Amino acid sequence: MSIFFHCTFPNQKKWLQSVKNKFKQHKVYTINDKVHFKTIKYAIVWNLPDQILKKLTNLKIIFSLGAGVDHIINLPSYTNTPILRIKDPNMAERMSYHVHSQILIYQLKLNLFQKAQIKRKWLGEIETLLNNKITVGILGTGFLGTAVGRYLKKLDYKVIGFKKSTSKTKNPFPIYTKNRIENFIKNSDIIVSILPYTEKTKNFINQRFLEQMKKNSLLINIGRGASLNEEHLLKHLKKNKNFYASLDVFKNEPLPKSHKFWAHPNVIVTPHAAALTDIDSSINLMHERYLAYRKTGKIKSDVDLIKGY
Ligand code: OXD
Repeated sequence: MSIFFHCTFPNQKKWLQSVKNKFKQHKVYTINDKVHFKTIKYAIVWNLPDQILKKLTNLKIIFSLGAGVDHIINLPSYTNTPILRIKDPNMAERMSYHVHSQILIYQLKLNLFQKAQIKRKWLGEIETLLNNKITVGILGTGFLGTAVGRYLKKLDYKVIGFKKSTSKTKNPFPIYTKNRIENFIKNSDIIVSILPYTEKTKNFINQRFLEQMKKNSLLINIGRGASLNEEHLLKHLKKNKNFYASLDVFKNEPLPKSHKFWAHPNVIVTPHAAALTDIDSSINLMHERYLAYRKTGKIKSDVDLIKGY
């Protein structure tokens, strides 16, 4: 059985070695090998070029090396091969730490102290809110969004969530659906967006959305850059001096050097690093799902192609 591996992470060699170690009985090919594409049944990928996918005509499963799958389903040659994404508790835990760190910078006004330090200015104590006085709205309550919300709830934050469609799964915090987006926005002191990239989420956070947020507020985007209208956010920040944004994902990544976000005093930029894909746990999870498939011959894709994620 043959596997095709491709990823653009800086530590791609380490990934490749771990895949080879775990899938010992298999031949693992990369773009640098002479590959008989027709013999390949499994692909483990992040940012696979479309011209390669086009040649992989006998794939049974595509494993996404990330939580998102837009890097696969947006490829012109992708049709309907089942996709298994990473649903890794370690990734969810790291993402929760990231979100909490950004909330604390805002909540404890650490950014004001940092700015004052540059000017050697002693600000003294500043009044801050306790966790139970802050409502955090989670926009997009899939695997990661739910995990982040649950984590914050344990820390005594009030947590609410928004998702487009109703579902039977029980949520650990109140969920607003469909036409209750305005209530969701208005009731949130801080919004954490973990939206996937689909036709429907494109520029979902736009001028109208931002204007409904509280004036002194924080927007954290750890989902996809395309869900935020970046120009609208810049305009909003200009008008609202106490509005902050913490952005981990962008329309164009790496964020171009000339982008205004880099030097904006109310914006924190992190380089799509909110939740590291953990090599060992991710590969173990993939391997377990692969073994289950080999045993039963059945596979249920993690992606609903109608919803687009
Ligand atoms: C992603 C990831 O899908 O980092 O963005 O896993």
